[in-house]
Amino acid sequence: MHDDVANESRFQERIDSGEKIEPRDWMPERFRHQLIRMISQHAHSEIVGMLPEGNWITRAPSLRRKMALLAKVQDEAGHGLYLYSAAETLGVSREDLIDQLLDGSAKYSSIFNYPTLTWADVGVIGWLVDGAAIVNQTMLAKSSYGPYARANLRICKEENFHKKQGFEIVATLAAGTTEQRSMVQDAVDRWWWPSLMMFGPHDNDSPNTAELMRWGVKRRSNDDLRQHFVNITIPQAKAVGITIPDPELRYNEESGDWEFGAIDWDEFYRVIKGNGPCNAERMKARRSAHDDGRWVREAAAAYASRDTVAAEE
Ligand code: BYC
Repeated sequence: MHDDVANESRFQERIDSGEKIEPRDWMPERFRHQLIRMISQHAHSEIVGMLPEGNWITRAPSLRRKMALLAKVQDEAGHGLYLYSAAETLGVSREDLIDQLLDGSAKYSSIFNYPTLTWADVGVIGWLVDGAAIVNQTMLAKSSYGPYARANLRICKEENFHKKQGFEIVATLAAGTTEQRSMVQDAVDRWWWPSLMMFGPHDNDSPNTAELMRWGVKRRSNDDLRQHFVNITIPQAKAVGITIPDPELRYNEESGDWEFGAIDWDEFYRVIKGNGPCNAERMKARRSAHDDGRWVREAAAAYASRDTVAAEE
């Protein structure tokens, strides 16, 4: 008991002095548990996040667009792999984490439960969804847990390319025909509010934020990051003539913030409880991809055990 108290205060001192916690270091069980929850949710989001955009690979309007989208969706798979590996350093198996996704007990980001109705959605996802993810993950790249911080550093570099390819699609459509302009505006109208929800509930309604900030896992709160995202995104929308679907949006000269209207939290909780527009479809697609990939996992495991047997002989 005495040891635990001493360990815990040493642990907090290390965090407060900006040291990274590494896999073999002592850590409170609750810290381990919170990181597994958060990193695995993040990994699942990357993998499920491949689905809405993956739907458009065969329908991309040119070879150049197809190559960029293909590379982006493939990058998301890579992000999932870095993150599952980071979670495994905490003593949990990848198989167990995947089972939790497939049986519905683990969450993934609310944003991927919305449909991609037109090509403009691909641009808007890159611009807004990857844009929001970069804001969040730039902060997580400074997280106190070493493997998670390093995974996010690498992810952010790739997400910057994703955001640029999305914004370029948006800018091209926004400068196009009347039909193209209304298609991209319609996509922004549908994705704007769900993008703000990506940052999670308001700080006062967020059960995990205070603890995660005390441990340096999160360095900034949900509301703080959401405001930063709005502040950097409004000038980008203005630059290409896109209207943000919020009549209450106002610039506050004193604070330098773009103040925005109320978020529909009923919708947010409905989506994270599994009742969003595409939750069932996404889980069905993930389960069938998992079943289809069974032979690959079995072949890889058989190949690996053959090497072990050969090494022992
Ligand atoms: N969606 O106490 P709170 C990408 C849950 S993928 C679903 O504030 P916390 C990309 C939360 O889990 C980027 N659930 O939680 C990929 C908690 O429930 P549990 C994904 C949400 O952890 C492909 C409860 O609500 N990024 O970029 O302090 C293509 C209370 O919330 C959401 C990450 O996953 C949500 N939006 O903060 C394109 C980043 N928000 O678990 C792009 C890593 C909240 O207690 N995660 N919940 O049952 C985080 O930064 C934080 O976990 C969150 C939530 C900000 C999401």
